[in-house]
Amino acid sequence: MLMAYGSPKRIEDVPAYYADIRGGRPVRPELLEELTHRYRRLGIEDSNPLNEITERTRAALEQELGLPVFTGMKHWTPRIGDAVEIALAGGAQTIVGLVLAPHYSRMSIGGYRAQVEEALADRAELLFVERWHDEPALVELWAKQLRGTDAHVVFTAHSLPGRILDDGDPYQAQLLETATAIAQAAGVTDWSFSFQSESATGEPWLGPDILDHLEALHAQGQTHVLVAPIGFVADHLEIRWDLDTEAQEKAKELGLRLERADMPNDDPAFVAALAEIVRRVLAVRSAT
Ligand code: FEC
Repeated sequence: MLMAYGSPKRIEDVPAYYADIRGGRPVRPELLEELTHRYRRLGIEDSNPLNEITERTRAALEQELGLPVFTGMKHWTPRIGDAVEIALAGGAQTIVGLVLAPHYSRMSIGGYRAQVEEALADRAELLFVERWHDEPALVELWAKQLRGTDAHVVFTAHSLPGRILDDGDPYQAQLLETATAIAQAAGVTDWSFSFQSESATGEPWLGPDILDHLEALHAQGQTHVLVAPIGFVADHLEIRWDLDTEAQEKAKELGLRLERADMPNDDPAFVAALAEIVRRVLAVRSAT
């Protein structure tokens, strides 16, 4: 079971998609309008390229593993629960759950896990991958894009409400582990970490936010920045809008040269890394 955040298929799906993300809490009309505007500006009307990327990744993983792979989305269709039913109807007795996000937080991977467990209701064995932020092939995939750069490297990930730290959530620590491992592998010493894509929920989120961080880097005299969004794996809204549109506009305003590393998407080396994780989980199970 390959799980992803999910993205609306068409522009008219945006209100229902946003309502799903809010989980029944009220949606402010001006925020819905702004979100619809973003998808529209990215050219999403009748089809959505993100869903096509996820499907290509799924198909490539299926071929690489020689096992059936189903896609389950956290906030859109095909739903995680529907994917569980399809897998069970096909006779699955063991399901490996892998999320297309490498770092564990109760609010990210923990949410996917809760959805699979609820849908599965103990009808098959679940081997759930809780985190894969230190997977050597993932580290190398990013490192090879940073090697030899003369830019200041900024690693980014999705922000989350700051209160997660009060509960000992490992999200931030895992992100810093990944960033440190990539910087070491790439021989990069001039780097920093920043969050992005904070929501307007009225509480403090983890920072610094990328837009403030670009201002601070500019004030320190940096002129060239290379962003590596290591908390994500595909070209979705948080990359194409928050970085390629908003952060790029901010950099232009400041006179900073801003580049972004490529996302793994369905790169064969990335698919091979996902397959390796699945094979390892199955091998450990067979050995026990
Ligand atoms: O391209 C797309 O259509 C989907 C892009 C997308 C990804 C993504 C990843 C993460 N999110 C995480 C946490 C939160 C929390 C809230 C929240 C809100 C949104 C909204 C949109 C959205 N997220 Fe997202 N997220 C993506 C899209 N996210 C759209 C709603 C508009 C907004 O607030 O900006 C706040 C929910 C609330 O209001 O209560 C929390 C985390 C990830 C990275 C892990 C993962 O990919 O699962 C964590 C991609």
